[in-house]
Parts: sequence; structure tokens; C-alpha cells
Amino acid sequence: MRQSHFFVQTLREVPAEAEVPSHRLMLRAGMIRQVVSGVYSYLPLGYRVLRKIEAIVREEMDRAGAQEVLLPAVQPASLWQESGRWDDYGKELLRFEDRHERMLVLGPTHEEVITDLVRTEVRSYRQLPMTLYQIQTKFRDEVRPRFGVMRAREFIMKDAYSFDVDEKGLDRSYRAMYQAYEQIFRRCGLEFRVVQADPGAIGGEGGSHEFMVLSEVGEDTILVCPACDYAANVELASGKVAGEDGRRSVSEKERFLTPGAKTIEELRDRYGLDPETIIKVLVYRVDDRPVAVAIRGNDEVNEVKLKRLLGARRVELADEETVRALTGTGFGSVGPMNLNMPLVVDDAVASMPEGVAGGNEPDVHYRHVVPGRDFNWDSRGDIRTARAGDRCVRCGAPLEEYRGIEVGHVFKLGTKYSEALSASFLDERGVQRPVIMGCYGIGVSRLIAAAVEQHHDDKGIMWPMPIAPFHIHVLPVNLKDAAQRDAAEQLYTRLENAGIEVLLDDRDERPGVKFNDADLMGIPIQLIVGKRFSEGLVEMKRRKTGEVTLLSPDEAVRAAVEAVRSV
Ligand code: 9G3
Repeated sequence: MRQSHFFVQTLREVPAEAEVPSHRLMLRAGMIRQVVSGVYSYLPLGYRVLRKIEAIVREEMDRAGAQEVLLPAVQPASLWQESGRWDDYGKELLRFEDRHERMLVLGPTHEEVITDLVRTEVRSYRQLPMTLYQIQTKFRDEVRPRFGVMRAREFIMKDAYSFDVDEKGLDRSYRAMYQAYEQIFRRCGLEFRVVQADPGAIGGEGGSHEFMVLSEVGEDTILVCPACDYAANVELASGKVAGEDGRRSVSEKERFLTPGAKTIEELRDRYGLDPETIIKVLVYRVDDRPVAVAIRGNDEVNEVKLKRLLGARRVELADEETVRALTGTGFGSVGPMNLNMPLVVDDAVASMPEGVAGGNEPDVHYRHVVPGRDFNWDSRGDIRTARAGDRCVRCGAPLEEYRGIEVGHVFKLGTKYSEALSASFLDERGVQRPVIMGCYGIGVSRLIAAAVEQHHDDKGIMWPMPIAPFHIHVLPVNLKDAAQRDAAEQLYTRLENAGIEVLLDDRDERPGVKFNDADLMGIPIQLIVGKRFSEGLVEMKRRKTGEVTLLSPDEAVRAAVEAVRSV
């Protein structure tokens, strides 16, 4: 490709709202342009990377035995009513009417559509197992799209769905996708961790894993054990906290005043209380009924865990008015004793020998409050947000915390959709049984941004060869120098004939502009035909390392082809 004909405009400056490196660099390198909030056009340079990633995804999906389909973006609302998810989603699910006033949605995912397909096409166990996949555009009307294609409203996903006769079959299909995902992210040159994840509302009971690209701009937090391979999204992670030895205090509980102390910090600073010994009680609305939740003063409630423990669809903190009406006091002195609502207790509280707790009276607290003696609970569980330093539940080593970009998520669905939509098959004994499903997603467009986050420096992007928009960038420095110009043309032609993807910067631009654009666009290898060509030498520069090698044109072609093929 000749750059003078290539539709790419690099930018020196980008809009302020481009906060993260990948968003700024993808705009500056001319890969994408925003059309409307959270919706982007892919320009040739960006689309070449997208197609490279899609090709790797297809190869690994096909290798894993999955079959490609393409489902519609527009879906009938009726399928969502049938699956029972019509009421689960608010404005994030884009709903509209067609000219015949039929209610439709713009597909945010395709569990309903694929299950509808299978319920009509699959009759017998002979047609199973089967995994179908598509690479297709999704729409989720996110409240705050941000970070460019990292969190967009319209995005490209590879979503796959497996159909098996039983759980063992699902385990096999799930493992095949899991291993294909590892291969895909490895081939894209990404550093990633697989973590246990919360299947959330979507998922069945069977569990799920997320594939996290490690990056400081990641929106997710993961906890990893440096000693064993325990790793989990903080939504689900558990950690052992100190001091759970089951001892109980025998001291009688003692009332004391704490005027004006509304927060744990104020109790610590004014009354010298150690937050770890305080029994903090928060009031939640759980599917609209009030529930009190007790957690240690130095811990945070993990609302994902709380939802799973209570099997709730929605949990949200109650406002102070509601708390006052329910407990007789405002924030700061709510306690676990004499409550007129259910009480859920975190395990780390249930096992405390004693603690300091609010008296459910303004400015009143009690010390020597003993769980199980001075208050009881309706349910208990691990509902605290684990954090770095907690002991690994498997091997006891202190957990480490990282930020991650979720680029893949795999789920064991079981019969959640097959029962709701009556997708079943006749088994070998002629018994009708619901199909056992799994679903698997890769954020293909997000993957581009994640790759840029892991592969860039202050000059620009540094593409890993397998997903680079071009393999080689040929840069004649001074087009007015016929020797340089001809040598660059020959390199370009010879490399193209060798099947190498080459971008020739044949623009009549100042060397500085050419070098800056080349470093910004991030093509892995630059062949610079500059002043050293007077000695018949070409500079081969590796973008990732900056390492420059002086070579004759023949050696440059051989080395470039070798570098591309060796990946
Ligand atoms: C919705 C809306 C947003 C959503 C969903 C439904 C996320 C929804 C979860 C999944 C699960 C898997 C198949 C590929 C892999 C991920 N956001 N999810 O179901 F209506 Cl508005 O999409 N689906």
C-alpha cells in the first residue's frame, strides 16, 4: 500500500475526553473516528487490525470444532419476553418499534436468538454436541461509554454457544473454548490471566471464567495468589482474614456515648477504636425489602456476593431517611441488636470474639458485643470484598491485586435458556430432555484497545506482528534523492512479491513527519532508506525495541521476511 493513497490522517492532538493511551493513540494514528457517543467508524488502518484479530479467532474457533453462523442484529422482543429477560434490563437494552408497531430490540447478545434457532433445528441427541459461533456487532446503550472502543455502545463480539446432551458434555465444550481462548490471546501477543468470575444474572449455576488483559486502565480488579494458581475477579474472590479462631468474649456488653460520630473513621479518630473490631451495619434494599448487613468496620460489602447469597435480582444501599425510619437512628449508630428486619452477617463478623456496635440509638454504641450471644442472624456468608494482603483460601499466601481489561468471558449456562425457550432433544432412550448450554464471548473490538494498552510507548503504538496492520513500513527519507526513491520502490516491490504486507511512505513529507507518523502507527519493522544509502545501506529498525541494524537491500529483504515469518 502506498501511503500517498492510503486513507489515514494522523493527529498531533486529540480531544480531551480521550483519557486512556489506547483511545488517544487509536485516534491519533487514524485507526478510528467517533460517529456519536460510544459509536465508532473503523478506518482502513484500524479495520486491518480488526480483520487480523478476527482471522485468529476464526482459526481457533474452527480448530476447536465450532461452526460459524451469522445471526441478525435486530431481534423480536417476544424472544426476550419468553426468556424472561425483558424485565431484567432497562434502557441498556435498546427497544424500538418497526412500521407495523412490532416491538424489536437491537441485539446486546444472542442467547435468545440462538436457542430459538436450535429449538426448531435440533431434534435428536445425534445432532449433539454442537458449538455455534459468530463475529457480529452488538449494541448496549451503556449509561457512560468511555475509553473509545474499550467501552463502546456499538462493538464487535465473537459470541459462541454450545449445546450438549449432559453436564459432562458441557464440561468438554467449555474446556475446548477455554483452551481456544488461551491460544487466541497468546497469538495476539497479550499478557493475560484467567480468573474465576461471577456468572451474574445471565449465568447458570455452573460457574464462569474471565480472561483479563493486565493493564492499569482496566475497569476490573482481580486478586491473584503468587504461590498457587488461585485467581478471581474481586466480585467473587474470597480471602482468609486474620483472627478467625472461634474464641468468644465473656465480658458483658457495655453502653457508651459517641456524640457526632457518623463514620468508622470518626469512631477511630475520636474514640481510638480499631475499625477491624467494629461491627458495621448497613441497610440495603434487596428486591425492595429492607435487609441489614453486618460487616467488619475495615471491610466493604461485596454487593455481587450479597446478591448471590440472597438469590436477589437487585441490591442497593438504603438512603438515610429509610434507615432512620427502620432503625430509629441515622447513619453511624446502626447496630445488629433488636433489629426489625432480616440480618445478614459476613463470616468475618460471625467469628469475632466480640466487637463494638451501634446501639440503634443516636450517638450510642456498645462494646463487648458478642455475635451469637447479643445478636443472631438470618443468614451468614462470605460477603466482604476481598483485597490484597488477604490470605489465599487455598495456600494461605498473601493475595496480590491487579487491574484488568475483560476481553473474554465463558459461562456454563446449563438449562437456563433451553428450559425457558423449550429447546430440547430426544435422547437415545427416546426421552425428551432440555439441551445443556454454555456461552462464550470475546470482545473483539475491545481486544484492539487492550493490545494498544499493553504495546505502546510515548511515541505511539508498537503492534505485535500477528495483529499488526502491516508487517513492514518502508520509509524513503528524501524522495528528491533518486537513489533513495528507487531503492525504496524496489524494497517495496520485492517484499510485496514475497507476500509481505508493506506500507510505503511515498509522501513528499519532511523526514520528521514521516518518522513520527511511523512510530505512531506502530508497524513492527521500519526499513529506512536514508543518508546511509549513499553507502548502499538500509536501516532496519524494530519498533518495539528501537534496535537498528544496517543492512544491504538484499539482506534487508531477507531479514524482514524472516522477521515476519518467524512469529
Ligand atoms: C442485555 C444487555 C446487556 C447485557 C446482557 C443482556 C451482558 C447480557 C451478559 C452476556 C453473557 C454472554 C454471550 C457471549 C458471552 C457473554 N450485558 N450480558 O446478557 F440485554 Cl442490555 O452477554 N453472552
